[in-house]
Amino acid sequence: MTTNTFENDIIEGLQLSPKKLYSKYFYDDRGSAIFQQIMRMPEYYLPECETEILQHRATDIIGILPQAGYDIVELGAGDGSKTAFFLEALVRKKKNITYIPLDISPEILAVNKNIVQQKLPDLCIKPIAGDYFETLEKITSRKVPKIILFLGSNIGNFEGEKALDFIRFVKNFMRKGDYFMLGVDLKKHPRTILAAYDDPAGITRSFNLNLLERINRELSGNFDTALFDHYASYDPISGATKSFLISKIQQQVSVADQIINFSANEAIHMEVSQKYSLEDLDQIRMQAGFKSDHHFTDTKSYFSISLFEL
Ligand code: AVJ
Repeated sequence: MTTNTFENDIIEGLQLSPKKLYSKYFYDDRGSAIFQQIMRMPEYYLPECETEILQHRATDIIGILPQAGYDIVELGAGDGSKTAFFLEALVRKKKNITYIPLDISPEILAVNKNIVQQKLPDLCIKPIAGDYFETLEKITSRKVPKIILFLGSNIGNFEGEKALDFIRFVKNFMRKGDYFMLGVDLKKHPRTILAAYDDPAGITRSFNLNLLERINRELSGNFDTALFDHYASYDPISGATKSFLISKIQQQVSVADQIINFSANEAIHMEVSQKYSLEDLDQIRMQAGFKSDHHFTDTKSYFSISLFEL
């Protein structure tokens, strides 16, 4: 089923004008490994800033939470290593918590449980594997107030109105007094942002080209990655950071028995990594129908952990 959806999305996207591939398909095993390298790049400031906030502002964040206990539900939890800083502070402040990491991958959830359990042996952890819809459905029966975490600037991958749609979708699974806690990359000097998405070592380039290689591997494609350039752009007004692959020459590629034509310099739109100002976030919070928000930023004001209270 997954393969089918993958094939359909890829073929459909390559037949669009302009051509488009979905960044959610970046993360096969190789793509996930390249993303780990991205997170260690000096230019990719996001993880360091977010960790700084989760480590050093956790007490301030917890200070705004009125209840004695919460379910901490994490969307796309991954390995949980950054979240552990926040969980540790919650435990230290004697909040009565259950950590519920949600992820599509049961393997990563096993890693997550190990890492978090190691650091916090007494914490109750209830991982749930599945897509957002099925996993969020499962937590609605729990009566404890909750904080839903969506970290790592993953919200940035939603294009335009889709970010607001997603926040409204998550809100459907929340009750009054619950919090949505987002890790968001902020608007800043355009060159700082561009450097994070166009590193001189070419790691981001490989990250994008890996999707073409994945198509070759899984859909018997014949992309020649040497014939594509990586190009990143940032619009300081809208905050949209976009990644493209540019066909260097006029060429034909075949994917799953379909012929795809490229003209010279034709672009494939690969990814959006939206950047927000705190004002943009207030606007979204209001449009989504949340009562109030709190923003916690790092010392450089590059990144925000924003809490929306329902
Ligand atoms: C995982 C979506 C937060 O957009 O910054 C990193 C992915 N793309 N470098 C981001 C990514 C290129 C990343 N997110």
